[in-house]
Amino acid sequence: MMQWQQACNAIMDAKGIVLCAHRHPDGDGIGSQMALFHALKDSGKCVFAHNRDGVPRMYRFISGNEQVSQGESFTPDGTVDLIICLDSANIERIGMPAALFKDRAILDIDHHIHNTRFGDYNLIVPEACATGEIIYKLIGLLQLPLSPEAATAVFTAILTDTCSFRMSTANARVHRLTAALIEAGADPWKVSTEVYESYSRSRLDLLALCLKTLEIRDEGRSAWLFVDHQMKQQANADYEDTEGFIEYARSLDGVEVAVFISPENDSEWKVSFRNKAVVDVSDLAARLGGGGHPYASACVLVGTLAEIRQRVQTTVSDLLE
Ligand SMILES: [Mn+2]
Repeated sequence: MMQWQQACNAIMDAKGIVLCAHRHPDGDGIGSQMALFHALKDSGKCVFAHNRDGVPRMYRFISGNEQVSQGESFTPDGTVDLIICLDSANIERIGMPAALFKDRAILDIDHHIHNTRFGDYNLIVPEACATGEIIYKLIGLLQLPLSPEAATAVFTAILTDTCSFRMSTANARVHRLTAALIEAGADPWKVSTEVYESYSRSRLDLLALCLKTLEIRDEGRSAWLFVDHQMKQQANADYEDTEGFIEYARSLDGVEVAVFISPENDSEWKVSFRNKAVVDVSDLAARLGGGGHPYASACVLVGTLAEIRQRVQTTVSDLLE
């Protein structure tokens, strides 16, 4: 309970707060950020939101997202004395220069089990299904208002981080919490439509190309998909358009590890992992210099696609043995 009290005190004592989610923010990053943003703003706190990368198109329905500033450098208002980092296992994942954190306290709020506790205060709850779940409880403890906008943002965080309530993390406690969010004004149908049924034609064109790369290895226990620069160009697609592709690999019967490789930028590749059953893919990603959850993780590697596929294959086969 100590860490909850410290987090509450840090927030209550702060004169000005900046909320930061991790690089390439997902639904949990943006949802947690916007929920806390609304709750603090509605209670009269001086609060800003800033991310290294922009809000993905699929999360731009979340009210207030246009107030998130973006970029490599950020000089906040002089009153800001607390930076809250959300859903980020280490400070590097935030992607902001050290100058932002200088002479300001850091509150690290996260549910990654391998979080490095990089904050002056750390609120780390590995059993939470999403950072959004921690934010919901924090809003309650601080007795901050939970507007329909904030409830919608928490709902989005939980929906996306539980893979639409399909993961084992979506337990009875989470479903009860979700009911409370719906009562507070979150609209599940609207959120699902925005997140999962508002894709671009480019994304489907890219998916068609990606599915042709499917390979089943390790005697049916691993499934592999990739996207390369040329495929992205052909489909006129961008970074965001690969969201969710890995689920097609995981969906195969008998597959225990799904692997998806896509360009991170001109020289680096992002390798994503998902599990089914018992394999811990956070361990897999950690062996390759990355991290994440036991059920979803990733790393970034440099090299040719062929080299990376070989290197990752060795690691996957090792783990499955
Ligand atoms: Mn998360």
